[in-house]
Amino acid sequence: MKKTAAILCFLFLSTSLFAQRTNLIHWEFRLAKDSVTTKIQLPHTWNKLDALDDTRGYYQGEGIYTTALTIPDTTQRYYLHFAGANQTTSVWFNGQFVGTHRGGYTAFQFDVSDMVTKGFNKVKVVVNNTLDQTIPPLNADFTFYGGLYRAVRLQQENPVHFKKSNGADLVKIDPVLDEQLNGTVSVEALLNNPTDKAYSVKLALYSPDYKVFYTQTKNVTDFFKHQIKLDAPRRWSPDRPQLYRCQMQILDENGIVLDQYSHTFGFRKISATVDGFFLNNEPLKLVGANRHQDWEGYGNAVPVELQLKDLVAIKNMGSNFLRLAHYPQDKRIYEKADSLGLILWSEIPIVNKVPIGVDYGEFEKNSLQMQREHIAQMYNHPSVVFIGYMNEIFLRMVFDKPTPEDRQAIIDNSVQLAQKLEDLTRQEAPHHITVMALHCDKIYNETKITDLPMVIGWNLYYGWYSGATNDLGGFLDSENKRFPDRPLILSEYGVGADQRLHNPDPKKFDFSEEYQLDYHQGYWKQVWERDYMIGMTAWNFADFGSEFRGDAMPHVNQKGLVNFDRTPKNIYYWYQAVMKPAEPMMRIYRSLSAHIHVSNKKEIILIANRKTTLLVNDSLQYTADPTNGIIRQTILLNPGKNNLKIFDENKKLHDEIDLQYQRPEIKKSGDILALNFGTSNTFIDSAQQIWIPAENVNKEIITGTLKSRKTSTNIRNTGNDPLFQSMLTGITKLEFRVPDGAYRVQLLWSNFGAAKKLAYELTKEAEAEKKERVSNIILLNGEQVAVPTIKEFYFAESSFDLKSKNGKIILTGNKNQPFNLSGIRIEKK
Ligand code: GCB
Repeated sequence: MKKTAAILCFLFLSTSLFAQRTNLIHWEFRLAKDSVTTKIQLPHTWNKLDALDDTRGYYQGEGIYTTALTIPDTTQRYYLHFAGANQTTSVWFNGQFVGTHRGGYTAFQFDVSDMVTKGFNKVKVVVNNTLDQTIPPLNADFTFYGGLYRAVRLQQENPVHFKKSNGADLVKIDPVLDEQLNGTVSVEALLNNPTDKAYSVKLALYSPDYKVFYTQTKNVTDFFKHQIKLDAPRRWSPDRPQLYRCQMQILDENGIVLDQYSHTFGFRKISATVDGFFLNNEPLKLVGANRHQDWEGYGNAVPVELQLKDLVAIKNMGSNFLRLAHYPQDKRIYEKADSLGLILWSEIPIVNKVPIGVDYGEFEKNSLQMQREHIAQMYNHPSVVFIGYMNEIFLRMVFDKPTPEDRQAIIDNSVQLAQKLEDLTRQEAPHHITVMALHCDKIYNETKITDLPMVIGWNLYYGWYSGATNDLGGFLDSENKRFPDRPLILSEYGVGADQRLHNPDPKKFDFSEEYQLDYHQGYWKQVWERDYMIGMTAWNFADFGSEFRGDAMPHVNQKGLVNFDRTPKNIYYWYQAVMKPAEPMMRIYRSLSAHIHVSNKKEIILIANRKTTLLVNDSLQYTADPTNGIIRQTILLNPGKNNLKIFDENKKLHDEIDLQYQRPEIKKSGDILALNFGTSNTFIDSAQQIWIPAENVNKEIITGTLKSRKTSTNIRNTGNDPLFQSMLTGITKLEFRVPDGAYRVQLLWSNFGAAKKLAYELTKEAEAEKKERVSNIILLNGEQVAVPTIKEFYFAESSFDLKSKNGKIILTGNKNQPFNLSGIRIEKK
C-alpha cells in the first residue's frame, strides 16, 4: 500500500439488522496546493489561523481528505452522511466518483452501497471553498472557512429501511393545533424496500413524561402515513418546552426490527400580526440574539458540545428567541433549542447580492435546492418558527452603484428569486412564518420585495453606521404607519465593543463597552415602547470572524454580547438584568483591571434589577433603584486599592471587586505615564499596560495645530491595534515636568491617511499604499531621535534612554516642524 493511502481509521462494522452510525473522525488531509499530508480529526477547517493573520485574504481553494474503513458485510446498504462541509464537496469511494454537493451549511448524504467491497475501502473527499458565483453566499460579513467542519458518518442500513432525501429526518412529523388548541399530528415516512413485500411499520408516540400513549402498526411497501387527533395536547413554549417523541420501526414477519428511528416533536400554535406575536394564543414579545457558529481558536470547526453551550448561555440571558444568522446550523443546535425552549429564526445564506448574467440560472437552482434541504432537515423541530432566505439582498447594489441596466437586472433577479423561495417555503413549511431581513434603505419598499414574506425584519444600526441611537423609534413608527398590516421584527442591532477599551464619555464608533451599554439600553427601550414590534434580536450573541474587517480587533466583528471566546462582556449581564426581572441580578460593571484616572472621582456603573446598596471601602455610599437596568454613582477613590461591595435589600452580598486608583503622574522610580494620542479611550494592551488618553492629561504642555486622526483599519503586525489606530498630528512641542533622573521613553507611530469608509460598506480595504511615511524628525531633550519609516497601515515604536533636563522631558519638531505621534510611554528608572 502506498504511503499516501495511509489508513487513518479502520472501522469494523458488524453485521446487524438495523442501522449503525459510525462517526468518521480520523482523516489524512492536505491542501491541494501542498504536497504534505497531515493527520487530522473532524471537525476540521483549514482557515482557523489564516483567517486571523495580517496577510490579506485566506486560503480559498481545495482541501483533500482521505480515510479508510473495513466493511465485513456487503449485503447491507451504506451511506456517507455529511452534517455540513464548506462549500462544494465531491466524494470518491474506492476510486469511483460518487457525487458533488453544493452549499456549505446544509447536511447531505451519498449512497455508496454499490461501491462497497468486502474488507478494505477507501474514501476520498475534496472540499472546495473557492468563491463560486452560483452558490450562496457570494458576499457577506463573515469568514467562509473551508473544510469538513461538521461530522461525517457512515451509516449502515438493512436493505429495508427508512429512506432519507435532502439529508432530512427519516420521518416527517407535523403537529398542528387548532383554534381551541386541540391537536392533530401527521406522521409520514418513506421506505426503501427493494422487495415487493409489505413490511409492518410500527408507530409509537411518547408523552413528554416518556410514557407510550399511542401505538399503530400498518403493513406498508413504500409509504407510511398516519394521523392522530389529541385533545388539548401539552404545548411547547419557551417557559415549558414540552416535547413528545415519535418512534418508528420497520419489522419483518418474525417481528425482528429492521430499522428504527425516533424524533421529538412539539405542539405550538404561532401567528405574527401587527398586534404582535402570538404563541398558543398568548402574546409573546420575542427577545434574544443572532448567532454565528464560529469560535475563537476553532474557526467554524467547533465541537458541537461546545456550541451547545451558546444556546444555554443565550437562554440564561433570558432570551426566548434566537436567529441563526445567516445559515442553517448543526442539527444538534435545533435539538437544543427544542429542549431549552428557544424560538428559532432559521435561514439560508443568500446575503448581500444575487448574480446577474450567466451565473443567475445555476444560482437560482442551488438556492432553491438549499432551501429544500434546509426545510427538510429542520422540519421536525418545534423551535423553528421563522424561516428566512435572504439577508440585506440589495446591500451590495446600493454601495456598488452599478449601471442602470445592471441595477435593473439585480432587482429583477432578486425579486424573482425571492418570489420562488417564498412560494417554495410556504409550500414545504406550511406551519411556519416566512421572513426576510433588510438593511436600512428605501430600495426594499420601492421594489416591493417587502410584500413577499409574512414578516419583515429590519437590521438597523442607527447610532453606529449612521444617525443616532434615538433615531430607531422614528424609523419604526414611519414603517408601521406606511405599512400598517406588516408585522415587524428588529432582526439586527449592535455596535462593536472591545473589552480593552473604556470611555466614561462614550462616542459612536469608539468600540468602548460603555457605548455598547448606552446603545443597547436605548434600543431596548424603544422596542419595548412599541407594541406593534413583535421582537428583537441583538447582533450578535458572540464576536465572530470576518476576515476583511479592521475594527479594534482586526478580522473579528466585535458586536458580540460575549467575546469570541464566549467570556461575557458587561452587556451580557445587563440583558440578564432586564430580561429576567424575576431573578435578582446585581453586578458591578467591570472596566479595566486596574485604573489610572485623571481625578479621584469615578463614575461606577451597577447592573441591577433590584434596589441595590453600594459600599466603598466598607462605608455606605448609596442605595438606589435601577433605571433601565442601571445605577450610576460617582464615588471618591483613595490612591491604591479600593474595595467595592453591593448588597440587596436583605443585606445579601451580590458582588465585590477591588479597584486600583493611581494618579497619572511620575514621582518616583518605577512610575509610568503611558499616553495614547488622538483618542478619548483608555486602552489596556497585551502586556497589561494601561494607556490613558493624552487629551485628558497635561493638556497645557502639548502645543501645535493639533488634530486627531483615527482609523478602524487593521494595523499590521500588532494585536494592540487601538493604540496605533489614532494619532495626534501637528504637534510642535510636548513637555513633561518630571523629577530629575534617568528615564526610558518609548515613542509610538503609525501610518494611515484620513478615515476610510465605514466597515458596513464592506468595501475592500484600499490596497495598502506603497507610500512610506517618515514622521518628521523629533528632538528629545535636544537630541535627534532616529525616526523609522513606516508603510501605510503599519506601526513603529522606538525606545530611548535619557536624563531629564531641568526637571523636564521635552519633545520638539526639528526646525519647529510639526510631527505626529500615536503614543508615548515614560518610565522613571
Ligand atoms: C448587517 C449584516 C450582518 C453584519 C452586520 C454588521 O446588517 O446583516 O451580516 O455582520 O450588519 O456588523 O455590520
